[in-house]
Amino acid sequence: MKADIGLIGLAVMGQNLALNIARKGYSVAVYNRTAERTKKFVDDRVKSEKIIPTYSIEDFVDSLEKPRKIVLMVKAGQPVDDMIDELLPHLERGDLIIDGGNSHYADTDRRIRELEKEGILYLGMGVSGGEYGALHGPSLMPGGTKQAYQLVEKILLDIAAKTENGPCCTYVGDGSAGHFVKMVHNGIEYSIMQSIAEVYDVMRKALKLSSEQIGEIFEDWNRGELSSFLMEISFKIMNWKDEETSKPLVELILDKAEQKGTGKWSTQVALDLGVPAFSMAASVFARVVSYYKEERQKLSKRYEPAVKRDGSVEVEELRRALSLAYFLSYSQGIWLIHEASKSFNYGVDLLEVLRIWKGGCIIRSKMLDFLRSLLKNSPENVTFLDDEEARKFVEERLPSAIKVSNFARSCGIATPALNACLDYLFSLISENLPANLIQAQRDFFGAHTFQRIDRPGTFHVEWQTLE
Ligand code: NBP
Repeated sequence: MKADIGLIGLAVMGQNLALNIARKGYSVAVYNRTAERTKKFVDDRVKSEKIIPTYSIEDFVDSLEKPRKIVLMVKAGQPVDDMIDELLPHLERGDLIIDGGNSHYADTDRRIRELEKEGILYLGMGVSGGEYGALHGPSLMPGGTKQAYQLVEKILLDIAAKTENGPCCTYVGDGSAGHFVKMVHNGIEYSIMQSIAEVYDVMRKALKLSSEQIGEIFEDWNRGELSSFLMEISFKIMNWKDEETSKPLVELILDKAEQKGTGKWSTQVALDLGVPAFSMAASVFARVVSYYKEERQKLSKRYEPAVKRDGSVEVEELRRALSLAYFLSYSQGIWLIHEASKSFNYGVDLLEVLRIWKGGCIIRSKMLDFLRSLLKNSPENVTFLDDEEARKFVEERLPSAIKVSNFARSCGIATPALNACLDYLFSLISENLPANLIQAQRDFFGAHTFQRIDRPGTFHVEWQTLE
C-alpha cells in the first residue's frame, strides 16, 4: 500500500497538517530531517491515523503513490531549497511538490521555473491558522499551475476549514500567487494586531482599566461587528492568569515584539508596486521600535513631564476606531493583491480570496462578509471605499477614530497603526494633497519638472540663478 500523499517537516505545522490529512481518510507518509522528531510524533500523537513514518528520503519517496504529492512544511528559506535538492534525484516527471511554508514569493517563482525544467510540478501554498488551524482546518492559499492544483484539489478541499460559503481553499492563481496572497494576509494581520494592541494601550494607560476589564470589553466586542479570531484570542489572553503569580500573564510578558518577515515583505512589495500600505508599514515599525526596550526605558524618564492629557474617550469610541482600522487594513491588503495580480499576471479572484479568509485563518472576521458584498457590487472597488455603503460605514466611525487618535497623542501614547489608517483614508479622500509643493521643491533643486492644473504639458522654472 502506497501513501496518498507525503509530508516533510514535523514541527508544529507539519505534525498537525499530517494528522488533519490522515483524519480525512488519506494515508500520509511523513519524514523529518531529525529522526527523533518523527519517532516522537508517531509515539505521542499518532493513534489510528494512517501515518507512515519514514527515516530516509529514499524510503519516503518510495512509499508514495505516483504521481507523488509531497508537502513541505519546513522552515522558509534555504531549508526549502535543501529539501528540494535532496528530493529531486528521487522524483519523476509529473510528481508534485507543495511548499506550505511562508516562503517569499520571489523564491517560489524561482523554484517553479527551476523545477519546470525537470518536469516537476510545484505549488506555493499559503497555510493560515497556526497549529490549531493546521489540525482542525486551515485556510489554504495554493498557487501555481492549474494542473498542479488539480492533482491535490480534493485533498486540500477536504482538509480546509469550512464556512457557509464552502471550504476555505481555492486555486489562488498562477506562479507565486498563493504565497503572495498569504504574505499580504500576514501584512493585514500585522496591521490588525497592532491596532488591537494600541486600543489596549489606551485602555490600560489612559482609562486605567485592568486586564480583566479589557478582557470583558474585548469579549463583548467579539459578539458584534469586530467578531474575529484576533479579537477572540485577545480577550482570552486578557483573562489568562499566570500560574505562579496569579497575575494576568499579559502583564508579565516583555514588550518586545518579534517578527519573521512577512509584514516587512508585504511593506517592501507595497513600495515596489506603489500601493500606499500605510498601516502595514507602521505596524512593522511598531514591532521594530518595541525592540529598543533599554532606550525607551531611559528616554521615558526624561520625557514623562512633557505629556499633558486632554479629555478622555469612551469605550464605544475605541470600538469604532478599531472597527475602522480593521476595514482600512483589509483595504490596503486587497489593493496590494490587486496590483500584484496585474503586475505578475496572477489572475487572482479577490472575492475568492475574501471567501477563503472567512474560516481557519488568523484574519478571519465577520467584516469579510461586508467587504465581499462591497466588492460584489463593484469589482473595481479594490479599496472598498468607492461605495455608498462604505461611505456610511466610514462616516459612522471616523469621528471616533479621530478622537481616539487625538486623545492618545495628548496622553503620549503611540498609536502608529490607528494613525496610519487615518492618514491612508484622509490621503485617499483628499482631492488636493500638498504634492504640488513637493513637485515645486523637486523642480527647484533638481529641475525634475512638474505638470500644471491649468494647462497640459511639462514645465520647469529657473527658480534660482546659477552664476
Ligand atoms: P519551523 O518554521 O520552526 O521549521 C522547523 C522544521 O523545518 C523542522 O521540521 C525542521 O527539521 C525543518 N528544517 C529546518 Br529548521 N532546516 C531544514 C533543512 N535544512 N532541511 C530539512 N528540514 C529542515 O516550523 P513550523 O513553525 O511548523 O512552520 C513550518 C512552515 O510553516 C514555516 O515556513 C512557517 O513559516 C510556516 N507557517 C508557520 C505557522 C505557525 O503558526 N508556526 C503558520 C503558518 C505558516 P528538524 O526537526 O530536523 O530541525
